Amino acid sequence: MRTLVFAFLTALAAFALTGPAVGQQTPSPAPIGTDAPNPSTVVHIKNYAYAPVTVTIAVGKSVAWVNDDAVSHTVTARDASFDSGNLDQNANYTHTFTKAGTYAYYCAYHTYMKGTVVVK
Ligand SMILES: [Cu+2]
Repeated sequence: MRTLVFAFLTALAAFALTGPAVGQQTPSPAPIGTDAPNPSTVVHIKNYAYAPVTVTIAVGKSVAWVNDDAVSHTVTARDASFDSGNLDQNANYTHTFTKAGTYAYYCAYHTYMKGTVVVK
């Protein structure tokens, strides 16, 4: 019984120690894109536009898009290599780019909304 209590307290102490450390590594307000490998860049979708319109990343990095608008949008690649599907307000979508190139994308609902990801 004493061993069990000790193990429990040890686990509790480990949790208390690692908790704040993990928080310090991610200073951004929301854990956007942190589930994807090598999150690098966040693009906000706001006022029917992607901001920033063009982002440049390294091969293997990912881009997270967050819909700040009250209306739904999508992040749809011209070459169909990625597609977020419907993104409601505050929804996010992350894509990892494994090949160099210039990827143009648009919103399937508002086709005048355009953005570009340059992967080097
Ligand atoms: Cu849209």
